[in-house]
Amino acid sequence: MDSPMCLVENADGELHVVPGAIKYLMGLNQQVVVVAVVGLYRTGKSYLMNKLAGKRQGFALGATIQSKTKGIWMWCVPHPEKRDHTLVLLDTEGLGDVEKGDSKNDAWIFSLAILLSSTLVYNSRGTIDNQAVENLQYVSELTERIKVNSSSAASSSHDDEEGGDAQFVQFFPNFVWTIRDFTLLLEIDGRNVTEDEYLEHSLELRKGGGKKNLMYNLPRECIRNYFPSRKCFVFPTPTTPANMPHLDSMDEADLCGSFRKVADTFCRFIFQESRTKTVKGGHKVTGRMLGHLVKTYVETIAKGSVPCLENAVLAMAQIENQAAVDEGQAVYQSGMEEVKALFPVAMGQISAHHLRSDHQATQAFMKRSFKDENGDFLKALAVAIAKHYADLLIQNEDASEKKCAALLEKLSVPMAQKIKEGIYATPGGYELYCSHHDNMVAQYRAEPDKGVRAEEILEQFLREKSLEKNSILQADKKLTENEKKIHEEQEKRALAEQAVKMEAEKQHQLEKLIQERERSHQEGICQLETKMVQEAKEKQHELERALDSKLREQEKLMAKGFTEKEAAMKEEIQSLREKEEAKREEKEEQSRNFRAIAQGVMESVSNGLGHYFNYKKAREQRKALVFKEQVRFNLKSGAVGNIPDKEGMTLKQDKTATPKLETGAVGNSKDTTLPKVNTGSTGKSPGSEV
Ligand SMILES: Nc1nc2c(ncn2[C@@H]2O[C@H](COP(=O)(O)OP(=O)(O)OP(=O)(O)O)[C@@H](O)[C@H]2O)c(=O)[nH]1
Ligand SMILES: [Mg+2]
Repeated sequence: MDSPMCLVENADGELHVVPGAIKYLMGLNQQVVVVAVVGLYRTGKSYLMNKLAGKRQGFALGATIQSKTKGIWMWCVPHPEKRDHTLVLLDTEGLGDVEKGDSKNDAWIFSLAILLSSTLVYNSRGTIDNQAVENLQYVSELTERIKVNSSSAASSSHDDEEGGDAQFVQFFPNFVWTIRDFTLLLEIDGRNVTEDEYLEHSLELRKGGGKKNLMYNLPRECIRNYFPSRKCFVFPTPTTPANMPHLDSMDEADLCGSFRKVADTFCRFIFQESRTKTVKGGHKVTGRMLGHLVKTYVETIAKGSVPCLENAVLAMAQIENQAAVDEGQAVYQSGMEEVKALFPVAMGQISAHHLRSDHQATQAFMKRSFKDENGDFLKALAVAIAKHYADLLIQNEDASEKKCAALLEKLSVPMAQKIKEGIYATPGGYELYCSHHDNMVAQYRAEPDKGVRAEEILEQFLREKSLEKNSILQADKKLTENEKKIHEEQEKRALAEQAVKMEAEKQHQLEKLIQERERSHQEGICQLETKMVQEAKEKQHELERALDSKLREQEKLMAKGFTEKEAAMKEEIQSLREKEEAKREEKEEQSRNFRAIAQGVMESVSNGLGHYFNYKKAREQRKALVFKEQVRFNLKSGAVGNIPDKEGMTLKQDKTATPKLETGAVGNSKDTTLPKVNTGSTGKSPGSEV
């Protein structure tokens, strides 16, 4: 992104997202570190953000006393340290502009900056006096502007289990206070202090009750309680007052050395310490997800409602998970294109492609999805993949049938000609017929890449031909009745052998499907487990960060003798610890849960493949019907035994020697019961379902 763009427009006191900026974010797949700057107007915020972008110009500065930045502006730049991250800089409209005089609007900008960032920079000028802290009044109103859970009331001030500001610390950004034009010495009671100690000193609480003390303590307590970490930078003036209006055109080298030094330290700190933006649950946010968040939050505010962290995450999870299903499906489909172009292929080949593509698709899904707690989206993907696979299996079978039938048709042309010419209608014709027939079958077998139905189509062909063969046998005057009987028996045996081959072929395919399902089930469990462990870790991390921050606060309160406050803090810590414990127990529960999800996915796969089995079943039924009809027809027309004699009577030849099987899809079949399979070599009893 060459220059910043407006992300949220603020016109007539109303906030709107800028579609172009959202579109930009939606196209950003990298995870993001989001740094937002807030603070009073005309305090050098935009200038500081330009420093973070490493540019002299970018966010527009104004040299006059009138406020410059309106709404929220965004600049996405490559992260200088985390190569696979994008640094999103959010420059916000200055707060407290007297000309605007709309503090509610200011408060929403402030809340949005908190909701969207992983590091919040609060920028002010001069010193951290009481005025400066009071200018941060918006922080005390955050319970009215941000809900954590959908069940908690917006204005709830009590920190109940389910909501309230005690939870803010888990989800809020880190807090950095930048003080500009700091001219004092960093000294407290004659002792040199660091910038952070100065900040801590300024945020110290006053003892005792009374409204005055309560008011004094409120914003300080909010800062201390809501943000997981605090940091302070004090900047001297960057140049002389005369040069100040031209700051953005000044060379870095012409700036005051001490300013440059602080600015460098500040930038380094931001680059190194700012975390990847996460949402409730600790899930890392990509540019695209940030786009969803901005939209959800701004639209909620525009509707007059209070943005809710939980709802925003749920809404985003729905959109992202559906997109993850689509992405997984696309990965699968493109993974299968290569093998599709080769149809017909052997079962092993299509199966290997399926397993690989299935794995890749699930991986792509897992990478993008989150909070798919019941596995509904994973199941949707499994069903979509199974259906696509079922279609491909059917296409592959049809291609095999087509190729085999065409081959047999071609190979049987010379024999058909000979029948026409009456070559086999002579004594000894049967022997000649058999020899040609065997030769033709051998040629068929020698042909490679016939696909998954080679034996089945041959079996069908041979069964058809047996009528013709028998006619020739019966008409052969060279053979005795006894010899004919022996040949009939031989033919029966040969047909039975072919039927066994056909069954073996079918069995092999079903076994492959069982193996596939077992393998992808195991892999699915593995991927699901990894994902759940990762999500649990993210949640744990979120809690730990909150706990750490509370423990640090407790220590400080204890040191200063705030026994009452410390007791309240203890309760919060206890509640966080309990949550941590609950999370641990949840993990065990989850492990049970994910097995149930995996089982559900497996069932979905079976259902998805159902239409393939329905198709097969219907095809078998049609085939049986066609064959029955044909036998009836042949018997009726007397084809059997109606053989031409030597004098040239034509043999009544069956024109449908290789019957065409209809292969149209079985659209209406509701029966999704999968066939029982004798797993044979696997040692399982007949009846294992696919
Ligand atoms: N004194 C002083 N002036 C500064 C500093 N940094 C920037 N400026 C100047 O202050 C003016 C306002 O700077 P901006 O960065 O536009 O301030 P802003 O806080 O973004 O202002 P709004 O967008 O109006 O809220 C410009 O003329 C800057 O050159 C600083 O550290 N000290
Ligand atoms: Mg500005």
